[in-house]
Amino acid sequence: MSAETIAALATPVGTAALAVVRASGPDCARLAAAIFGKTPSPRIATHADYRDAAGQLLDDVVATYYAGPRSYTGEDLLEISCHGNPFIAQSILQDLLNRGCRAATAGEFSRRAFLNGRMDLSQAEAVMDLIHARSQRALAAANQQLRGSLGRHLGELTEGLLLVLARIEAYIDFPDEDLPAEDRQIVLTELDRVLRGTARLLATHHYGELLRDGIKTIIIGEPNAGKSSLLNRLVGHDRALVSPEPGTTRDFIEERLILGPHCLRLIDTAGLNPTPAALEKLGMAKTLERAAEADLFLWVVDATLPCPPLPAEVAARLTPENALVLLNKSDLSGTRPLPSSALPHLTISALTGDGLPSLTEHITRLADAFRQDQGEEIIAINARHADALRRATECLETARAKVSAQGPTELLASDLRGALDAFGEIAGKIDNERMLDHLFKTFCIGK
Ligand SMILES: Nc1nc2c(ncn2[C@@H]2O[C@H](COP(=O)(O)OP(=O)(O)OP(=O)(O)O)[C@@H](O)[C@H]2O)c(=O)[nH]1
Ligand SMILES: [Mg+2]
Repeated sequence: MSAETIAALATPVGTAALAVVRASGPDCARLAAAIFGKTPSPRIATHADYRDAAGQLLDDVVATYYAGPRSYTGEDLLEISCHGNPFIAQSILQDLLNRGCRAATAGEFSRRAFLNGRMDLSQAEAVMDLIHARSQRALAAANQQLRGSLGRHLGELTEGLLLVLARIEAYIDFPDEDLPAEDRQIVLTELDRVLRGTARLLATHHYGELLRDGIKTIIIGEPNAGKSSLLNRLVGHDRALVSPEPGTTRDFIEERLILGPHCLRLIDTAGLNPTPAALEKLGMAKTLERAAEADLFLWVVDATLPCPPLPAEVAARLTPENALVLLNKSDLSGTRPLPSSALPHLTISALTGDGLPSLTEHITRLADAFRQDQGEEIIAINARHADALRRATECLETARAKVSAQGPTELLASDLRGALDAFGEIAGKIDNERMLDHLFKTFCIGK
């Protein structure tokens, strides 16, 4: 338990209906008694006057006192909802500091929650994911992680490894004895099971990135096909210049957009002209750069004209899993069907909006397929988790090779412990202050 009581604004600075100031630590009960005359009953929102240490009335507020350990941080905690005037909120915070609190650093409330065993590290990270979730899917993944879904999966893998360790432990004490063939087989089977489970979790990293950063969706196609018109249609306002002249878009334009349950980073690009002029070439080079790292491709084709081929390096990236061909300008007569292509296609009009609902459905389906199937659960690990899982995999593979080669049992144990440590890091069974500093620094103040 910390000796210091910390305080911070829990809501952003700005004018709003409400603002929340909170404090956590051993002084909360005493502070509440000093400010309000008596400590409010735990977990009961209490309407009261807030007077500062000089007796000045600052605001009428709703104070909620949580007695530790039943609080977010696991300590005594005081939450004060005041009117959402930044001056009032600041004055209340300043008063708490004057009364002996220390200003909280970024993520310090969550850090205390973690240190006091209220949540594991993956859950603390989920709190941040929840705050930053930009789409329904991101929200669902964050909520599940907050409820311990990742922790449970890791718990199962850890248990599997502990069983293996227990099985070989007896032989470690007697270096001359070899693991009997039967036990060796059981150990191999169990290691394979843990390796498969680890690989399944690792495979969710890409989807995790898509959820956290947005799905990089690039609009490509020949000049004048209607790419910018489509971007404008999807974002709902005239973001990009549109003109009947080919070569209008020179630089790429990026807009975030919620489409169905997903968040997209939609990128409009310069048209891909098979015979470009000098300036066009520069724009195309940027399109190619963007295409190399895109997750999803919307290939816009003017359906009234013959369809020119894409540059080979772009075409090579397109698969039925990540690309849609959009036959645009369906409102005009004389449109032609797509020459045979393995890519799914649909007919739209960026001008009238025809086919747009179907486009949303298709994009949702493709984006959902990026998710590695976990049944009902959405697991979407972050870069820190992926790093730990990769290290666990290395240890497990080394262990596996040693068992197969009938190596000495005691050498095996250190690899298994390495894998266990790596699993443990994800939930936060670590005593690495620097790593915790680094992690919680990315949180906001007051969380
Ligand atoms: N009739 C019709 N015209 C369209 C449609 N979509 C785009 N256009 C027209 O086609 C022309 C080119 O549209 P843009 O959206 O600028 O095309 P672009 O692909 O961004 O072109 P560049 O930036 O030059 O590569 C404009 O005159 C648009 O109004 C459509 O669905 N139907
Ligand atoms: Mg354009």
